[in-house]
Formats: sequence, structure tokens, C-alpha cells
Amino acid sequence: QPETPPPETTIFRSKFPDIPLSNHLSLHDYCFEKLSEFGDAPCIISTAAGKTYTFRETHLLSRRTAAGFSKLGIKQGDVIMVLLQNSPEYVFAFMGASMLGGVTTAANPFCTTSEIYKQFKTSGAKLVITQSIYVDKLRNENFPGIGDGLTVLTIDAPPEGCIPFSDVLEADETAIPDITIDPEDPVALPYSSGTTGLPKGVILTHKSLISSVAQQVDGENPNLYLKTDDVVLCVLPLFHIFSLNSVLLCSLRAGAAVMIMPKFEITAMLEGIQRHRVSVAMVVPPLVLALAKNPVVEKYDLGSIRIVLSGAAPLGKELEEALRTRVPQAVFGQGYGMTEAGPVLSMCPAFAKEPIPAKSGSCGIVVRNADLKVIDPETGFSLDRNQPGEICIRGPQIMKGYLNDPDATSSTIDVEGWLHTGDIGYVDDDDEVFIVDRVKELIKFKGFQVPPAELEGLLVSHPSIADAAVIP
Ligand code: 4UW
Repeated sequence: QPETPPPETTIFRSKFPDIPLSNHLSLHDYCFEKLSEFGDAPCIISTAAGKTYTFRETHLLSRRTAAGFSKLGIKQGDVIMVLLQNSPEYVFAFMGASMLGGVTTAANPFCTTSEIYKQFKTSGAKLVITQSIYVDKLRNENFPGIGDGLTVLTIDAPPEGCIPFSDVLEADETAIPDITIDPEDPVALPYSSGTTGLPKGVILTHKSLISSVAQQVDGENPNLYLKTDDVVLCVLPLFHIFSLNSVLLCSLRAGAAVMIMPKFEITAMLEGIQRHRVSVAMVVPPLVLALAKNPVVEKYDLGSIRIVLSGAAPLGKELEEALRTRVPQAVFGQGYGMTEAGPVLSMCPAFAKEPIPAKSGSCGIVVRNADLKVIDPETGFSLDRNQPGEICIRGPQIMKGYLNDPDATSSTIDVEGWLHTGDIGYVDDDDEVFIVDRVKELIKFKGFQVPPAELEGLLVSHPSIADAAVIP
């Protein structure tokens, strides 16, 4: 529980009451806790493979993956790197690693070899899971040789030296080593540049991710009410925290199915939505643009969609209005997240079981079991309602810290436990959060982070460039 604040601090809380958090469990036990209730319900719908896995099958294949990783020498605390488009194997690898007490660091397969290498090296990854088309990205002079120091699994036909992922799916699920997981153990290691500098490993523990998922979907009146008959669109990449947390983990916990698509392609997505009756669409502004403006959308039935949740970047009002005319039956709203915040800070209250309407342009209300404050970026003093300042968040969901970077950690999380977001926003009279600006060094492109420091580093590596400053 957050400690009592000094009297002058204005703390904003959720309109919904706090709930008990099951954050003493391991993430996989928490996500599969209600297996006996909905074990035979669809869990993963893979459009690419034309295959559906039930919750029981997903659980079993994750267990086999854990046993298979163990046979390959992966132990508690080890890091595995996932370099994949969305696929069922992504889920098996993430959950399987968790079952071993391992940690998943996911990278964007579109990153360059040197970006991937930096993440591989700094995370200390012991194993890479990828697709054959990306294996060449693992062949540069810095990486150990594939099959000779570097273990690479591919989910499709393995190139020379790689192991087929199907091998681990055949392991004996009873052969998972007996381990004890501490809630403070890391389970995910996404990379983020935070408020300044280069990408850093963000340590998310079992406790942080369970807390964040619970803040969204648990309790008698969940802030984000997902039902067992929901089908949730999983087109946003699982290597980004929005999709990992709010799409995948929340759906697993709530018993909703996820329709996994390897990449965004408008026609395939619309066909999938129509065919599988997608009811919850988790999107980013460029996807809202496609849904709102692309003429092909009119040829498809989107009548099954009841919720459209946008986040990861600001969304213009005009675009929101245009989308509303395309899916008039759906409730539209935003969430606000940041990798380091576990990631969700606020969520539209109109998605609750007992909904509260939210205003256009708002990012919803702060999640339950958490404190939010707004501070003057110059003085650090807390501000009242309707006054824009830096948003700070405190609660059991936030990151443990940056990997091997105590300085960056202590400049992001202060001694009172407040995580400073680098976002400028305010809280209005109805407790709704509005983001108006960003003071941190960060460019967002289609919801993805582009750290200016990384581009500056690249520019100054050119012999004719003496210095560089990159701004949005
Ligand atoms: N409006 C304006 C927003 C918004 C925003 C984020 O890449 P990261 O670190 O993380 C994310 C996570 C987003 C997210 C996760 C889970 C979830 O449910 C949800 O709601 C839909 C969203 O984007 O980038 C963090 C930075 O992205 C900006 C903001 O600057 C933040 O610090 N950002 N959401 N709705 N800006």
C-alpha cells in the first residue's frame, strides 16, 4: 500500500473502489487461475495458421515449452529473447518462460541487427526465438555463432544451426523443474528509453504485471470489463507492452479469446473481425485512422465490436468522431500507458461493468489501487485539478527499475515511490486524465518509441558529422 502523503500533495484516485490484488501468485498461475472454469473455451485464434487453441491447450503447450526450454539449459532467472511477429508460439514462449522462473525480453523484428544485438547483450539473453526470415539479423560479428554458443529456435522451418520450436512443444510437460517464484522476481524485460537517453531494460515483476492486469480486469466492477465470450483483436505487436499486457494477459485472466494476427494488413484484419466476431478492438491512432478513413472498411460487418480502446499516442478528436460513425454501436475510449508504469496509468471508465461515461479526448481515470499526482515540472510541487503538470504514478504495478542502471532508476522513481512519466497532463473535475504535452526526450512513431538519443548516436557516428540534436 502506498504510504500516506505529505498534507499538501493532491492525490487522485480511481472512482472505483480498491480491490484485493492476487499479486502474491506467479504470473502464469494468476493468468490460468480459472482454467477449470473456462478450460475448453477458445483462448488463441490464429488467423495465419487457421487454428484455435483452447485455454487448456494453451496452458499445456506453455508447460511443454517450459519443459523444452529447461532441456535446452534455461534456468530460473535466465532471459530468453523473443523476436517474433504475433503468433501462438509467442504466447507459449512467454508463459513457458514464466513457468520456469525465466524472463522474456521481446524485440521488434524490424529493428536493425545492431539494435537487436544491444538488447541481446545488455539483457544477457540465453536463447532467441524467431522466424527464419529474421535469422540473418542474428548473424553479425558480435553475436556468438548460431548453434555454436547461440541457441536459436524458429517457429517455422529452421535454417542451418537453428532448432525447430516444434521440438520444445513435444517436451514432457511433467518435466518442469520444481521452483519457487517470488512475486518480486522479474518476468518481462521490455526496452524503453524512458524520459531520457538510450533504450533500457524495464524490469517488470510477477507482482507488477499481476497488479496491472488486476487493476484493469479484476474485481466486482472491472474497469475494463472483458467477458468469456469476448474476442479481442490482437494485431498490435506483442513485443510492445500495450499488446502484451492489455490484450494478451488481460484476456487470459478474464477468459476472453485473442484473435492473433501476425501484422497489420487492413483487409485481413477486417476479414478476421467479421469472421470471428471480434468484440473488443485494442488499437493505436494509426489503426483508428485506417478504420475511420479507409473506404474498404464499408464492405465489412463490424457490428460485433462493442469496445474500441486506443492508446500509446495522442488521438485527435476529429479522428475519434470519424471512427464513431463507422462503429456507432461501440463504446470508444482511451487508455494511457507507459512501459515503466507497468504499463497502465489510466483507463476509460466507460469500459467498466458498471460504466461511467468519459469525455472525448480523455485518457480515462487512474487505475484502482494506485495514486496519481500532477506536479509543477519546475518546482516539483503538487498541482490541483485542471492545472497541467508532470504526471506521476505510484502503486504495486510500476517497474522495479531499469536493468543495471541505478542512476536512471533513481531519476525516474523518487524516494517516495513516485514514477515520473515525463508526460504533461491534468486531471479534470470528473477525475479524468488529459495528456497535453510531453517533456521527455521521446518521439513516438505509430505508437512505437523513437529515442532521439539513439538517432543522435547514429548521426554522430558519421565521420563528417561533428554533433547532432534530434527533436520531434
Ligand atoms: N495519449 C497520449 C495516450 C497515450 C500516450 C501513451 O511505448 P510506451 O512506453 O508505452 C505505451 C503504452 C501504452 C498502453 C499500454 C496499455 C494500455 O492499456 C494502454 O491503453 C490503451 C496503453 O505507449 O510509451 C509511453 C508514452 O506514450 C505516450 C505517453 O507519452 C507515454 O509516456 N502515450 N498512451 N493515450 N499519449
